[in-house]
Amino acid sequence: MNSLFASIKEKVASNTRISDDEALALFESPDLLAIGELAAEANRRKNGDRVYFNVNRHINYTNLCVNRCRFCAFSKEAGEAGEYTLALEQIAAKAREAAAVGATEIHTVGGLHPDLPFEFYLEMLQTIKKVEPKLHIKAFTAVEIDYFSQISGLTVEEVIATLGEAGLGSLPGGGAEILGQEVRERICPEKISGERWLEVTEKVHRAGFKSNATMLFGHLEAYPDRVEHLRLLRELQDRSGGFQAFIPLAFQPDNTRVPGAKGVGGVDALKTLAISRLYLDNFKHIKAYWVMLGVKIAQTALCFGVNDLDGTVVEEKIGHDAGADAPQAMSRGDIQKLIRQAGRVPVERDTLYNEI
Ligand code: V47
Ligand code: SF4
Repeated sequence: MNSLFASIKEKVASNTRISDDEALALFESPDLLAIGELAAEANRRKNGDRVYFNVNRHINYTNLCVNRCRFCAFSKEAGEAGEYTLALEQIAAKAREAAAVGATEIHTVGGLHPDLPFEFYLEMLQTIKKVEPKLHIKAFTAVEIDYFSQISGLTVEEVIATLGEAGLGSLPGGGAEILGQEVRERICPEKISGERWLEVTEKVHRAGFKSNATMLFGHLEAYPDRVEHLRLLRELQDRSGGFQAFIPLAFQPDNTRVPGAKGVGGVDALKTLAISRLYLDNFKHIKAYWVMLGVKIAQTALCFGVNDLDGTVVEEKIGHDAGADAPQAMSRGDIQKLIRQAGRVPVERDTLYNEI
């Protein structure tokens, strides 16, 4: 065993942090199986054989967006063919469908709408809660929180508190993309900076809400950009402790405007998930999002440090508009089977990781 792997093996055994240089060396190593073995051991120590999943439903409430990130095939401009915004009654109908099949979470996804007032988003939360008060609503990223503050004239703290009163349960991890500013300006020049994403997320955590963190990988970024991204998240988690799960999102290139990007192969996807497990020692959950990874890679990831799968999903647009070939939905039974086939124990959870 070479000295890099021997040193990291010792660190995993003694719960010691790996360094940025070690993370970079792992990204540069071709030895996927050795990386996976270390990540699997790190995960076993934290989570044993158990793999969490949840029964959820996405509601994509609008695809209109003033940001128009270059990697996003979902967003549209006002007046463009295919633009839509759901009415509150349509949102209520989708929430009713979810409640009827025993979903515990509604995950809303949407663009930064040019005209809707802040009150619309409060009414959307209230509408879902009225359908079924027990549904946990995971909605709005730091990007939306910053936007709501701009359109409402409220401070970020006031926005978070007002959303909480209207029924917000926690926040998804989107909008992080690559936090380093140089890449960020090339892939999403209109989006809030990485620094602002971290600042708003820290306020969210200080207000008592949990959130996730994502990393969009496989476009223009290089390995050092991924390591910097992981470092910024690990540092914030040290300060706030508010992140639940880290979710690497494999870039889907179709219909996007990122020059030269080819998308993500299985080797890179597994390596990235495994290194995330090894580097992010202060994150309990590393989540495989099968929509972007594909079902078989998501399953294989369970042997590469992953302990969490999202979810039944039901209605997915961001990945599929960009060419994802995974199914739109998986049933509870599909997910349980997938986990058991990997030799692991499926555990249904709610959004806050209470077992069901
Ligand atoms: O921020 C956009 C990504 C994110 C593409 O927290 C793309 O549980 C791949 O954050 N290829 C939104 N990805 C989705 C998201 C998410 C998904 C599932 C679970 C959770 C969670 C969060 O989707 C965006 C962006 O990074 N995205 N376009 C694309 N072409
Ligand atoms: Fe808008 Fe989000 Fe798409 Fe960027 S990723 S264009 S912010 S919907």
